[in-house]
Amino acid sequence: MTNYTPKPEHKFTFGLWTVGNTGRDPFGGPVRDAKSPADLVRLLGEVGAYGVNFHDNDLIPIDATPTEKDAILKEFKKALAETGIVVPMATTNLFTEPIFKDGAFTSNDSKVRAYALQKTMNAIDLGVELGAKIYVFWGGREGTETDATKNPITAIKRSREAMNFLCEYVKDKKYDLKFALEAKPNEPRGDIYNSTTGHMLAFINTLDHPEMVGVNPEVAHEHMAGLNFVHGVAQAMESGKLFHIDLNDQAFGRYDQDFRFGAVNLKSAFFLVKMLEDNKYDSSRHFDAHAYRTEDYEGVKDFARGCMRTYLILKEKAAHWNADKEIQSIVAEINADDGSMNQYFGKYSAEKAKALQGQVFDRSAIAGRGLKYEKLDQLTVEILLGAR
Ligand code: GLT
Ligand code: MN
Ligand code: MN
Repeated sequence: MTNYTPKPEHKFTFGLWTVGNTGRDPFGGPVRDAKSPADLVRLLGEVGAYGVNFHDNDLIPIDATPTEKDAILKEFKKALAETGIVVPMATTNLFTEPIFKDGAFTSNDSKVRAYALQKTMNAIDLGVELGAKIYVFWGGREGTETDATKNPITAIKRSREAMNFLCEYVKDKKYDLKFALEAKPNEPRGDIYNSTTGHMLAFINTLDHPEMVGVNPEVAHEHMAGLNFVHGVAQAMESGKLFHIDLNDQAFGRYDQDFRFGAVNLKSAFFLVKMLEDNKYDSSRHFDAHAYRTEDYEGVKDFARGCMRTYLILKEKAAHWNADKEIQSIVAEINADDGSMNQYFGKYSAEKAKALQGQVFDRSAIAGRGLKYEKLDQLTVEILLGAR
């Protein structure tokens, strides 16, 4: 049995807003006292995390004076140095303040759009000062309750204009920073623009500097949209755009739950970890989740340790799956190829097309072959249940 101790090479990170979540929800106030950013870093050090991420205002309150800002930064940097925790990612809060009630970059009000750009540039400066190499954009308020209010085509153009402007800002400042766009279908808005990772991937290709921009898919957000998260992440990985990932869990058809990684859909979490590990994903494994509202700070530590431990257990299970002879023989069998069709694949030519049109297929013989997927899936379940 492996030792499931988190190590820096696993790149396990948490946002200040995750372990710092005080349990407030739309129906009730906080159940835990707020901790300072420095104390949250110490908590992360205690549980063995690698990094901490933050929104500008998780670290520096929006109305802080320059003196207050300096004092907070000093304390925070001290805690980072004490614990060895690093800052791989930062982001902007473009959703809490009333000014963002109808969006930030997509607002109809040019003053709101300009303020959002200003706030983001300042937050980028702060993130870079603390070492961030990835900058996340989650546009929680970029949407509508009714499409009478905003032109959805204009909204796309405004989002593009903002991204292009901010890419140029990063280049101008010569920062070593990439952007990762995070989709969500709804909540807090009735509908949010660019609602899935797939939408984001298409949008990125329309930017002036697509090479600077990738995605930050979140398990819960794709599940809220009823989608297969593994497939969405596969698309991002295959196109070289998986810059960051938000790991958590979520029951389908529910509000945004942000549960501990693996708390609900273990099989899908397993195939996700397996894909990330098999393909040597090398960026942060960020747990964007929070502890149940029932917990005190000991429970928050249990939650954080649980996220990392489940990841490492699933990683071990993935290695087990890859080494299982029976599983591998089924995998080999279902992928077996006698090469007889090779002549038809690859680059198109008129001759190939003509030859393929003349090929005779025995449809019932081909369809008659059982694929053993029941067996393969059951073996997978048995590995997950520890029965193999
Ligand atoms: C917010 C949201 C998350 C985003 C964070 C980044 S903030 O908690 O629910 O999914 O990743 O802005
Ligand atoms: Mn979420
Ligand atoms: Mn997230």
